[in-house]
Amino acid sequence: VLTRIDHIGIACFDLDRTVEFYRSTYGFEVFHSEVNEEQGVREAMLKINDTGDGGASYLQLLEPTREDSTVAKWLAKNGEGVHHIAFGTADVDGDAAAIAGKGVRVLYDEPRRGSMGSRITFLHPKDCGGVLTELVTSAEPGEH
Ligand code: CMX
Ligand code: CO
Repeated sequence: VLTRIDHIGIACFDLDRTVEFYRSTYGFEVFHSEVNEEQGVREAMLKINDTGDGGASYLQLLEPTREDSTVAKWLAKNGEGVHHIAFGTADVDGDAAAIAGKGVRVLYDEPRRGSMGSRITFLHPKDCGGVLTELVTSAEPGEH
């Protein structure tokens, strides 16, 4: 069961400049940052609010680390902007299987590693009305 908006992924060319925009414009601070080489991104998570399911909602600011990453390819085509949305669940495996059963393409056979040790998978944007959609199960004990 999907119980929150976990994050909105925003692609940018310059992570430091974009972090500074969100800090100076809105007062949002970096909660966590990391490099995910598998996904080809350097990212900053800005925590916006806690959610009723024990998790939280974030902005995920993404800068590509290599030319062949999905985000680099997307930026070259579209320029900066909203890249994907992510729903949080306690059971990414079960929810991905249930959604696949409805005919939506799930991109990974098994969830992969996302921010802060979470487990993530993606739904194909062409099956989701043009919205690249991620499903996330958080790693933190007590969170979903
Ligand atoms: N949102 C909406 N549509 C998108 C999209 C996006 N982010 N990315 C691609 N598309 C559309 C393209 O516009 C294109 O449509 P048209 O054929 O109508 O032009 C179509 O999907 C195919 O796009 P493409 O540029 O050829 O890209 P690929 O098929 O190679 O890759 C996708 C698309 C979704 C399979 C790939 O981006 C992917 O595997 N994404 C999941 C991983 C990811 O995004 N990681 C980065 C974030 C990591 C994180 O959140 O932690
Ligand atoms: Co994401």
